[in-house]
Amino acid sequence: MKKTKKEPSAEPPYKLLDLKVSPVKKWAAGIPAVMAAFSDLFEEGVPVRGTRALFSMNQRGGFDCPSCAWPDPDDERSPVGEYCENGAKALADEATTRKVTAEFFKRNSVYDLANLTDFEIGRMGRLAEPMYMPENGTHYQPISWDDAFKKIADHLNRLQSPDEAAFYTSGRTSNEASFVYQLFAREFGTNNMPDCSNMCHETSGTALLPTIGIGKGTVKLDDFYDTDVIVIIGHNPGTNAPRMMSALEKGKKNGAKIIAINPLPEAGLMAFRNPQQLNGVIGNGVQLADLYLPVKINGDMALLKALELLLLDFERKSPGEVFDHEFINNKTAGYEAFIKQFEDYELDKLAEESGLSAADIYQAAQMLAFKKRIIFCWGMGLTQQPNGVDMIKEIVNLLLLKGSIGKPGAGVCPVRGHSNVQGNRTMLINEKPTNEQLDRLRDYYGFEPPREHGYDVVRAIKAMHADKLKVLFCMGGNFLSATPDTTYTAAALRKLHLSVCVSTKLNRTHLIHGREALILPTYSRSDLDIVNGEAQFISTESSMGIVQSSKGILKPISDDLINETQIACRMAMATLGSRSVVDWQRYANSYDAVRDAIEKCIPGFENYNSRVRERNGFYLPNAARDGNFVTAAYGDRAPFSLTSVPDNTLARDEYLMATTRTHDQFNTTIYGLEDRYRGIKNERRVVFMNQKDIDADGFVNGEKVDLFNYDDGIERIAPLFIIVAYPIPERNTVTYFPETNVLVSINNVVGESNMPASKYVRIKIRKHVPEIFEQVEKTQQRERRNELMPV
Ligand SMILES: Nc1nc2c(c(=O)[nH]1)N[C@H]1C(S)=C(S)[C@@H](COP(=O)(O)OP(=O)(O)OC[C@H]3O[C@@H](n4cnc5c(=O)[nH]c(N)nc54)[C@H](O)[C@@H]3O)O[C@H]1N2
Ligand SMILES: Nc1nc2c(c(=O)[nH]1)N[C@H]1C(S)=C(S)[C@@H](COP(=O)(O)OP(=O)(O)OC[C@H]3O[C@@H](n4cnc5c(=O)[nH]c(N)nc54)[C@H](O)[C@@H]3O)O[C@H]1N2
Ligand SMILES: [Mo]
Repeated sequence: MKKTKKEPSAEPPYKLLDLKVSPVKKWAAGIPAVMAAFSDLFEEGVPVRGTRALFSMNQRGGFDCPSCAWPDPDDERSPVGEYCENGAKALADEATTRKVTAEFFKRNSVYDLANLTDFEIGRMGRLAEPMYMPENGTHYQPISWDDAFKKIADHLNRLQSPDEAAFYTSGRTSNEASFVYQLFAREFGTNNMPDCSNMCHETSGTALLPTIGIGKGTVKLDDFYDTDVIVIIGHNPGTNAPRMMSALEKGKKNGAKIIAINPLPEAGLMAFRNPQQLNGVIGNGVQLADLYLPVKINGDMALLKALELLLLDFERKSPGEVFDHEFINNKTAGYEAFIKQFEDYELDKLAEESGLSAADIYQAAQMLAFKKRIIFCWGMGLTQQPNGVDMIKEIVNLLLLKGSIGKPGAGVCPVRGHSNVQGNRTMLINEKPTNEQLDRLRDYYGFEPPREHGYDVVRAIKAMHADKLKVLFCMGGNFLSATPDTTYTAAALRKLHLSVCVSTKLNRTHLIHGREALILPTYSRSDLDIVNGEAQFISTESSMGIVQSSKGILKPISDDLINETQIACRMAMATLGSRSVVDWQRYANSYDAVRDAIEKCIPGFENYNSRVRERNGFYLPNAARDGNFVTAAYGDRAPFSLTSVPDNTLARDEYLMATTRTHDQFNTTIYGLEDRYRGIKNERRVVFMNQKDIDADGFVNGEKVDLFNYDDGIERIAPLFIIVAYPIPERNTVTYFPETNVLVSINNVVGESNMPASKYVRIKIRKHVPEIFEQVEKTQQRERRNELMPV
């Protein structure tokens, strides 16, 4: 009998740990956050190295925190440290001195490594040398950098078309590395540049560009300090942008009111004890939300329409006091048609669909009615919904009624995720570049870039499955675990001829690879980056469009690491050779040279090299921020958009599931096993349910269950979860990502932006049975045999 090779598991092991549940916290940060920050540095064995770095993080002349994209204050910086607990964890994760060496890979096959949890995989340490997986291999083996680039070049040059390769980016890559990376992809001949934005804020850009003329936020930090109302919808700042809470605190102190809209009463929305101030350390801290609205999953559109309906009512009673007619007349288009739709809406019905009481919505409308300085912040709770683009357009509608975009203290604030995800896009990491952008590259370099749009993340996975993609190159990230439909995606990745990951830490994408695979280790943000004997700095763009320099200070753990810019340049030289018209060697040698090129090819970067050296960096131009809405279809006007309220009827045994982050993870990197604010310890395989549903469906709190999804007529199974009774709307559930990505169909996407709708998954919940594992195994085998191709 032919012995088949055992395939490594694409998912973390289905084993339970030791769940401890405590009450949901009512405030975020404070002393526990400070303790947690330092304890991670100690656990990684780097108290001195780590603490030194911590004090350089987000300081002038220091390095940009690798965690989220929240900007640094323009004015004073805290001498105690301009970082947060989760920034410290991100730092500890990369500052570790543990190493993953050739010896490590010799001892551990990919099959062995796949049996570890993601938490365990992450703790193995920093990748220390380039590694290669030969065809039919089980163990990675060392390879020289030259041979690695040759291997990549051979594969790329063998392709029938450049479009058989795709170049993925995760959002930590610097502006400089991003620019040369996309330049290579385009000179090579493809726009296949899927990136993490395709799973993150693509929805925001898709909604904002046609409505306000720019796919980015319009507010600055100062706007938070002097405003009337801040609405936080579908975002969890306490965990995912903790430094945002200092801005909220300052805004509150100056009189702002906060409305929080979220199915979960997240601690970071409720109250904040600022660990950098005495009253935060010993006092009660600051109450944040003045009004908390526990909306149902995807009930936000009904809520927004209900708010607009009430505002219209107030306006009719006090003409001119609620809406800004001068703004509407001079700056917008489509007001009449927009207003007309409200004849068809009724408050009670909308309230019911949102899951909120009409009285609560009325209170929110009153808070907004006579104010003009309003900021709307949002995150994945909206962008990962099937109608996310429409919901963000609806936020724009509401703000346009009030003239609340493009003036101080008002505007839109999509809270970006990765620390340089916004910069990546500005640097043309984009599968849908505009002709104007490509013309600039052509005019400067003299080659003709491809014009056809490339694959985004979801399309790239489908293309791999259909054998249309043969090479996947990943500049950072963890493609397998971040993407949806894990079994399907794993089968797709295994079909590749070559998969390449430029990484700092080991992750599951290294284990589920193409026929051949490469792991290329690189520097992280805090590492000292020495080129030609001189310490270099890179630059990044924050969520608010500020471009700043970042200079690492830690001695790299290995001499065998190469920075991402050099990796892109050397790949280009090896692949294109004399075909290229670009002086790659020059870019490999000098970030200044790359910045000079960026200045020539991307508007807004005039005098890049001198301005990036200024104290606070510089703001990129943002016409919408200045009140100018230059939209493609409406000239200098921002159009009102017509949207509809979705029908979220569920079958009797169906639930809606949103996948979220815990407090102890950065995307697919699991720092620890505590979701402190939500009171969950030592377990990730949990499903939050309303106690009424638990009772009604004959479950008990703490019971083991299996989760199922049936989109496209295919059974997807996430086995072995524990029910946790939680304050969450009925028929709604929350689980942690990436454990439940296996339930998200590749076809469950957001309209227009084509992002996975990971916060809107229809699931069924059944009591756990031991036989489920065999069933899972069978599904995985069928998937590998291509019998379960969703169309
Ligand atoms: N420490 C840490 N920081 C991070 C990250 C991390 O993993 N760890 N990730 C980074 C990245 S890449 C990103 S994109 C951001 C993500 O930051 P967030 O946008 O905060 O992402 P999530 O934690 O996925 O979920 C956000 C919130 O959406 C709510 N939600 C779910 N469904 C709905 C809904 O239908 N309506 C409403 N109104 N709310 C809903 C959830 O309850 C949750 O509170 O954070 C960045 N910062
Ligand atoms: N179900 C579900 N799925 C989701 C989400 C969700 O809310 N629910 N969120 C989505 C979102 S918002 C995002 S942004 C994506 C994230 O998707 P990705 O960006 O692909 O994933 P990360 O987990 O951030 O990537 C972690 C890996 O990046 C590497 N890395 C870290 N720092 C560096 C660096 O400086 N350079 C290089 N080259 N590599 C580095 C490390 O090896 C680490 O293992 O996931 C998405 N997936
Ligand atoms: Mo993200």
